[in-house]
Amino acid sequence: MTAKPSSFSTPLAASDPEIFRTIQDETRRQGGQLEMIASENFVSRAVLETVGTVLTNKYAEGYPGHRYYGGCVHVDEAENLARDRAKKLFGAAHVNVQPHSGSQANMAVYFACLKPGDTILAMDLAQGGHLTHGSPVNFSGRLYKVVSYGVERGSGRIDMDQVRQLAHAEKPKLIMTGASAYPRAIDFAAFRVIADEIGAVLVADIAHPAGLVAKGLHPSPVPYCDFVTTTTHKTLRGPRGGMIMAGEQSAKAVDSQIFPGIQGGPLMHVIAAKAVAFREALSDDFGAYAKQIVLNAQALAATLVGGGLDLCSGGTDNHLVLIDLTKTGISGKQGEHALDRAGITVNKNMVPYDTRKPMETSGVRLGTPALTTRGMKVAEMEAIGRMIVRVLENPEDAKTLEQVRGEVDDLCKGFPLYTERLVG
Ligand code: DSN
Repeated sequence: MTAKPSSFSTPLAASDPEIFRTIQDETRRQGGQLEMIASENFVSRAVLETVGTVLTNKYAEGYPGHRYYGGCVHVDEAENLARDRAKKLFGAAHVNVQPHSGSQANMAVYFACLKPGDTILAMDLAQGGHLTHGSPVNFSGRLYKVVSYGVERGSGRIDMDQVRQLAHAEKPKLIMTGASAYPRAIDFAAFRVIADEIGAVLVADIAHPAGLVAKGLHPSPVPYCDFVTTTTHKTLRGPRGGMIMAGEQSAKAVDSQIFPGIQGGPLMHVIAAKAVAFREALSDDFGAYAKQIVLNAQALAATLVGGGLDLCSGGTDNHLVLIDLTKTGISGKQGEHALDRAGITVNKNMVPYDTRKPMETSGVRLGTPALTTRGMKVAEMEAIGRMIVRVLENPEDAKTLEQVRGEVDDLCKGFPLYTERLVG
């Protein structure tokens, strides 16, 4: 395959034109469409720069001051900065910034608290939970006995009566809170009361709302939970990775489960980039950003409802909305495909009590973190909401999709993304 000549040269362009071109194409794709996958975001140039540094060369098994390799003085500084900033951001006593992902953060917490065969109580993936909260196809569902809670049919809110009833009936050793497709705030204090009634460990996975939690726009689980896990790349807008927060008394258990328990060498370039992102998140600017994410999601939700669409739970408290397409007759897969053709990137998603399979689904999940990073506000959300309604009303109509694609192009031009060189 021959790469097109590029307008500038870089070491990568010279040595691997195919990958260079792929990165250029992906940069254009990200800027040329409306990114509405609720778990995605656009990191700062400073975070990108840090990920692409010589820190990737360093092995540093262990923790700052206690490494299994020499030459760790500078990566120790980076990891200490990441840990201290994260503690300040969330008010956590202990933080482990080494998990490569949210899944590994959850795995380490389970391994610190449970033996295979123990019972966990967590939100059903099909009702908004996450794979690592006990799905039978995931390690969590294979290693542990899983009891799942969900949302009430009418309100679409977590059914706390069901949580209490299951907790007392099944006596799980660990209760997991948190979700990947739940548009409402989670009441961690109420979960704590139930966990205490049965003596269970309480864990919150805040991968989705972490950036909102950091700025007080979603309740914090830190005062109520024994462990808090998160990813760093969603609303928190850092590099791809995970993190665990815990009380001092659990520090050793968590740290030893990450290394040597389930991981070897930490990704020091990513940990340094987490530090950069946490510094950004500590700023007042990030507070304004987080507030705008929520305002934007609410404006989007109101426009979609005004356009006749059903939303799970009727609206949103956070960064995401979940459209229930059941009454439209189209599937989530068809909705995702039509929106994609129109330049709006979303993901099909199960809705609670869905009758379709996971590869079809009856829902579409949308989020505002990435578009808010681009600088879009309520007026743009209302315009985008109206575009989404038109597309979902006419998913097979090429003319409608083409018209919306043109409007998306115009909107994107007004909110440029990564216009500077990203490689070289
Ligand atoms: N894949 C993430 C999401 O989209 O929510 C969760 O791991």
